[in-house]
Amino acid sequence: MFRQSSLVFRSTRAAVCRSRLLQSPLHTLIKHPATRRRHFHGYGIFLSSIAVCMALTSAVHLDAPAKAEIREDTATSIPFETSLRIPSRPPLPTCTLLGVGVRKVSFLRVKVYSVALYADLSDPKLEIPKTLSADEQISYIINNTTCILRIVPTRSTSFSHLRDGFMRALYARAKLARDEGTLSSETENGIQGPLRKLKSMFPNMPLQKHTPLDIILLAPQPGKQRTLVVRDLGSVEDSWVATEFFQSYFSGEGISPPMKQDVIRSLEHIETIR
Ligand SMILES: *[C@@H]1O[C@H](CO)[C@@H](O)[C@H](O)[C@H]1NC(C)=O
Ligand SMILES: CC(=O)N[C@H]1CO[C@H](CO)[C@@H](O)[C@@H]1O
Repeated sequence: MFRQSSLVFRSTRAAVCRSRLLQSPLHTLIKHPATRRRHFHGYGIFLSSIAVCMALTSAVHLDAPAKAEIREDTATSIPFETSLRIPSRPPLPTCTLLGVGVRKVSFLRVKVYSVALYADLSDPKLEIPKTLSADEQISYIINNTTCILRIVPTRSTSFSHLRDGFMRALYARAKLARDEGTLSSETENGIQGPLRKLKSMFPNMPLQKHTPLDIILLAPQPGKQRTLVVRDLGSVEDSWVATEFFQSYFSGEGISPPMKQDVIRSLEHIETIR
């Protein structure tokens, strides 16, 4: 369904710059509304435009439920919509915020970014068995539906810095699976290409403070590999890489322990947020 060539553009630095400057339609299929403003205004303008839209919407549909509520990460005050619909062709489902939290690194506990997990909970066939542990319920959601991780840096950083963190987490997952004997040598050989592709997707460019980076795990389709989309940058079709990217955020304490705990709290009253 998602043809790779139409989904994203090539991830050379030139292509990234060109796309951001010229807005040619080819690569805009999964495109962040804030992208074109990245270098000028950042996230604040994006959010204030949401506020304007909300104001307009509520003026027009007074009885419509307030859809785009905002929740802040208490550690960073970075705001997240509680309901996220990323424009794309073919369309992506509306995803619901399940948890948000801060990612800190090193012994200095520097706040690096806020991260939020969203998932498409609209499919009535998605029944998360209550008998599963919290970790298994998260894994069940990742295995069965569209998920989004939205990462918003608290300070200016670079794509390569984030990339190195992602790759380290994936290699750690591979090592864990190898040690547990759950990574067949066939799978291990199969993921080398997709891992290289993922790594090469991130441009050698800065990522401004408060600019969101969205990672999208497309819903499973029978007989097909899962697809991981790094919004505006590229995609990888490999079920192991795609799902393990998301699993890595919830392994052990989690890459952001507060985000994992927040997701677990949401799962306890999942009926009320669906
Ligand atoms: C999700 O899929 C992975 C890989 O196939 C599997 O190891 C894991 O047990 C699944 N999660 C659940 C809750 O069944
Ligand atoms: C429809 C579907 O994909 N169901 C899957 C949901 O997740 C569980 C656990 O990973 C699988 O066993 C199901 O096949």
